[in-house]
Amino acid sequence: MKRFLILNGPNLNRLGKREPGVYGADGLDVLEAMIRKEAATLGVLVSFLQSNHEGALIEAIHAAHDEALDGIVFNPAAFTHTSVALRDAISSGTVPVVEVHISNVHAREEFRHTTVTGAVSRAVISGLGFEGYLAALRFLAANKS
Ligand code: CA2
Repeated sequence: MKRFLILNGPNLNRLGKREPGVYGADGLDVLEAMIRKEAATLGVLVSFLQSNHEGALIEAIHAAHDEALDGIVFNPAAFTHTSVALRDAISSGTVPVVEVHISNVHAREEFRHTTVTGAVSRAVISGLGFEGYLAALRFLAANKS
């Protein structure tokens, strides 16, 4: 069975508590339940990690590479726009990463228009809300390479 890591970065544990106009009214628990349901439909295994710490995210990506997972669905949150270390972690192995943003980062402040991590990801999805995670999982689950 194919195995995927669903990785969420800083402050995404606050989903549903503030800024519903940008990120929706539902929390991370609702997002994870939606992904579990999609994974069951696809017949794949998913594991979840949310961390507010860059190093924990880096180590999770290393572990995914070492365990030869079939893909990572990754919302690096604010680290998207700054983190060369996360970019290097993605590049340090062969597991494909699809970067997901709940909001359309290109329709927001200029500093969100750059994604440091997106350039080394297989694809970037931005602005589909929680549906972006499901689209990323479907894409990775169908991936032949
Ligand atoms: O749109 C996305 O998914 C983002 O990755 C979310 C990040 C933001 O820094 C990126 O530019 C775009 C922010 C995640 C923090 O989420 C919050 C949730 C509730 C209240 C405040 C922030």
